[in-house]
Amino acid sequence: MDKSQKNLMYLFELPYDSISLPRSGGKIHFDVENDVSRPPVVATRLGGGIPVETMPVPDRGDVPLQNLGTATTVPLGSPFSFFIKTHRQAAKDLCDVFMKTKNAEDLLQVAARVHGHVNETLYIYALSFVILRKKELRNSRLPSIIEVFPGKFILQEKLMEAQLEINRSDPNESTPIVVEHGLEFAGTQLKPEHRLSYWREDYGINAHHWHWHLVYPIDMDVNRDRKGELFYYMHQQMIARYDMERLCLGLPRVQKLENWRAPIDDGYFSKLTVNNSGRAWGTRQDDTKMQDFQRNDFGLDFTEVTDLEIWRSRILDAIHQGFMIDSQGERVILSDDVTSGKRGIDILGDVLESDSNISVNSRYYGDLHNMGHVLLAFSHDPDFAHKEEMAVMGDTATAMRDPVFYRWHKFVDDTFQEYKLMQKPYTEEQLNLSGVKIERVGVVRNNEADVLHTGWNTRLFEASRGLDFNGRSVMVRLTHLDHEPFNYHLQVNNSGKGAKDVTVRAFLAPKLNARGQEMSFMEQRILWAEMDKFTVSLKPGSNHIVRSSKDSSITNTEELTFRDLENVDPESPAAAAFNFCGCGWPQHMLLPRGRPEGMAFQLFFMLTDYAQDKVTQRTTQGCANGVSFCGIQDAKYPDTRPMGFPFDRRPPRQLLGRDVNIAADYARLDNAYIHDISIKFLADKLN
Ligand code: CUO
Repeated sequence: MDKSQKNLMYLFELPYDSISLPRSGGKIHFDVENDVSRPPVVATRLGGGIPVETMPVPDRGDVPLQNLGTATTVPLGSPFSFFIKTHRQAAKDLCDVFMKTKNAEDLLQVAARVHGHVNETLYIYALSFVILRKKELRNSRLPSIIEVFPGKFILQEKLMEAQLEINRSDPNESTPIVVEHGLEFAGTQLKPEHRLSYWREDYGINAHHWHWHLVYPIDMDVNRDRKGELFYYMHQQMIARYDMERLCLGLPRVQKLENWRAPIDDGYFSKLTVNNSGRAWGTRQDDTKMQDFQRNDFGLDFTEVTDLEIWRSRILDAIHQGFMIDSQGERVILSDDVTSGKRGIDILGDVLESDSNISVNSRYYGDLHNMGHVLLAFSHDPDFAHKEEMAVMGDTATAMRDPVFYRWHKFVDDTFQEYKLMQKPYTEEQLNLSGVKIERVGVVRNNEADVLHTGWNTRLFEASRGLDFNGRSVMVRLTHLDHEPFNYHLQVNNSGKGAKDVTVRAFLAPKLNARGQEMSFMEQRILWAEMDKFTVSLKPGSNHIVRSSKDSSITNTEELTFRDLENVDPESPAAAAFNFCGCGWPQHMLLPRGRPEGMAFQLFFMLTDYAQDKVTQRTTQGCANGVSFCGIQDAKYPDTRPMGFPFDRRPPRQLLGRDVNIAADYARLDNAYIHDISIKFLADKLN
């Protein structure tokens, strides 16, 4: 990573303010030639005893704003939605301009000139998109979206608290202001749904969701390997985790949003502002109905609830018929048992999400999932009568805060499950791996076996990187769920004569349902959350495998703050090898919260033959954190089996000559194992 790559990160600071405003606490200054928007405060903010690095941005004739296509049509200071087709086009147009730049320095100059002329979220999106995809920027890293857009993560009242303290304090005071953002979140405990606020409003899961959609975008000419299938799987797993958390709190599993004509019980008031000018996100009252979308402020065709219903019924028809009809009128068979081409689930994912460039027939099957987000995001002002902004369902960085997100995605997932249940159950041969036997498993935390601990923890972010507080540093201390790290231990016997490479698949699910009963295979099937997936080489005889929870295949390294990035020497080998992509479920949310008295969970392990699972890659480069949810950069998804295997299908009627009724029946196979553990929620702060 060279200096210019590192300097790109300063374009992520203060997205709502002039590019000429000093960054990094006054240490960095973009000197934009002929910048009409240069604010008068710049001169007074520069210097102040610290050396200032000036980045000259020449007035270049090659970036006239008229060449930005539709990118300038999204108003500044308003929400931007990737679920809205015209906004996706705007993003595509801006990304195309940025993609044409020659190198980091060139991108820095072009992007610095565009800054302030396009919508802020669109700008950050396009910059992130390009940095993730341009080969020469391979080692650049993105600062955490929480610091770029604190307003999307932290309630307005908290940000105002900091501003008021600054207003009251001595203007020469320079110590940072620290604001606490605790567990009260956006609602009271009166409504059962608010008991989950700490989960839905967690910074990490929302940052993950933003990042995931950045890595797997739609309508952007990005056709990554198994994109449609991963859309299904990653969201299915988020619902599984949400359901687990609900069961921990004694709440029933989430209900799908099925009847789009009926009022939606739970409203949502995010208390977030779009920027620090005080423009608020839209809200939804309890018992609001989904409404026909009739706004004229997005250049989007009007879309009725009826349109969604028609698309749904066409998609369900296709699922039950076993084929779709493409735009030429030809049949496209939907099946997961394919030896070449796309799996049915992948085709269906592209249709349902949908990506209009990849969908087999987007005119016929429509834009169901995206428009669901849109209709829900505007149900409070569907015809713009009140000139209200979009609600949080419209932005990938905020949508997971709203309870209706899970209800909508439960519907989406149910549609996928409808398809998955049409697939033939795996045969004994597909599930089995002869010669390999799991003899014992366990989890160990601090020398204690099979009892895991969760509790609260805190993390500091610098809000003043994204929002200007008159040049003063403002930190927010966010409280979040966390757990004590642990190790999995597996005792495995390989009865073969040679070494055997196997894939270890680990899942977690609650043992009991909301009624306190043990679950049937089918009731528990889509509650299993992937915990890890990794490859080991088994030597002949006995093998003891130890794996740290920190190495999980679904999680990301922690969010990188501006300060983390500033402290990395760009020339060091460590910086080059650094895994920058930043996608993945947050490590601190790997475990569900459990209960104070301990809650029964089951771990399920299955070993499969790596020789069959393996994918031949042309490249071994590219970041691969959170690989099960995010894939590998510029490479194929590294597991040939359908995502979610073996729980993605109904079970065979019998296994080893006996009926299959519960998940433990799979553990009859030597290569599988089921193990009870307890998760204890400690109300204290973890160390
Ligand atoms: Cu991620 Cu609907 O796809 O929010």
